[in-house]
Amino acid sequence: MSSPITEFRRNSLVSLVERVVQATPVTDIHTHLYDPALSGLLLYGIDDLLTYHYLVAEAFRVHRIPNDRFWIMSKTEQAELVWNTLFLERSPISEACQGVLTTLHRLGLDVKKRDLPALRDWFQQWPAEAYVTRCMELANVETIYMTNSPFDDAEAPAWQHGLLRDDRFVAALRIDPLLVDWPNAVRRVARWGYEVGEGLSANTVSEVRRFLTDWTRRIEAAYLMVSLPPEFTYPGDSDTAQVLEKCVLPHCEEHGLPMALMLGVRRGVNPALGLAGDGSGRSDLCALANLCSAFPQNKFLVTVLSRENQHELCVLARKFPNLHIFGCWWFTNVPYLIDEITRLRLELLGFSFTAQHSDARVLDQILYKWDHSRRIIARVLIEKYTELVAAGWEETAAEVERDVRLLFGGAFKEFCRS
Ligand code: RAT
Ligand code: ZN
Repeated sequence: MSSPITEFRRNSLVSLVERVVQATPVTDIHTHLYDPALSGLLLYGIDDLLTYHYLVAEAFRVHRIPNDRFWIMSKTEQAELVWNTLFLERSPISEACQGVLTTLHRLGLDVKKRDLPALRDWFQQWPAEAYVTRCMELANVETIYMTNSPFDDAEAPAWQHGLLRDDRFVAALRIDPLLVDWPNAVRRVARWGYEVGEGLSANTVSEVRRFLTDWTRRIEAAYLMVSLPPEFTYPGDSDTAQVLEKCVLPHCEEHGLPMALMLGVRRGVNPALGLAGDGSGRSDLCALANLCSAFPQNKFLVTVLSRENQHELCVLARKFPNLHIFGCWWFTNVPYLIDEITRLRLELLGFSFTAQHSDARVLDQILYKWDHSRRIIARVLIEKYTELVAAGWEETAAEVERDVRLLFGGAFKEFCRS
């Protein structure tokens, strides 16, 4: 029988866990941020914060501006529209709105003045490199994993010219077009000098692998990654299943790299909203089980977009050590679901998962994304450690530190090394 925990013991547990969760540096394993060496790509500042697509989607719900008129506005005008609609005409209650406030507050700005021009002025003073350091220190993030796509014309040429890299930023090779838009991707890959055709002949397979190898080496990718729709199945005759099986997974195995699968995104549900127009759906995780069992030498980093898939994903991770779960992705990155999902994962998997990634698209967002997640993760951990104490198990500070490190990137690194 468990005994009740004394108030003194509980208070010291609360302060220990809160302190450790704040003090433990994070490895942010999936973002859309860029090494400042990729100049011009790293977004930061108030206008980028306000035009984040999570907020644009919310603004369109209440502001009846035609979509095409919004998209031809300047970024400053778009930011003003979002600010007026979501911050001034109603209280900024949603997670994405609160995120802007937390970010500004953590930067020491006075949000209650509601003075957008003054906020804008403050951001002008920051050169990119110094601001990266400021934000990473404030958010206590030590490493940022990027999303790097050879199919992105804005970034690919820079990689080809060679870069003086910032070692706080790690590359991840994003290959969505190859897996979800094969006929178009193959034409582009052919234009870049690889002998590929639409049919997966032995020569095409080897040329796609040469393409992947070139990019893996060029950017020193830590893993490969793709987002897939709920309809994805494996095994199968689809281009996605075939290219994955014949080209991508053998490449990952040869280079000892994990494959990140982000499952359950429905692209372009409302294309007029641009990036804000994507939706989600429940995936058939039999496909994932089949992959984990058919490719035991491959490592899969997985996150799912649908709340309904979360439990099944945890059960699968108990079956397959080559499956590592990470983060509360996109529409699940809201306090209510982070709480539920973190609890579920701790209860089914202990510390063998990565609790969160930021998915930040704008540098300053790491402040709120990690601040909000840390708060919830601490709350859940306090509850769990309280149960251990009630069962007669006393945690030392070093043990709590070890556990939190695992959740904040340690388990991910062990998985990648395994
Ligand atoms: O979270 C997001 O910003 C989405 O738009 C996606 O980028 C998603 O995270 C992805 O990586 O596909
Ligand atoms: Zn993302």
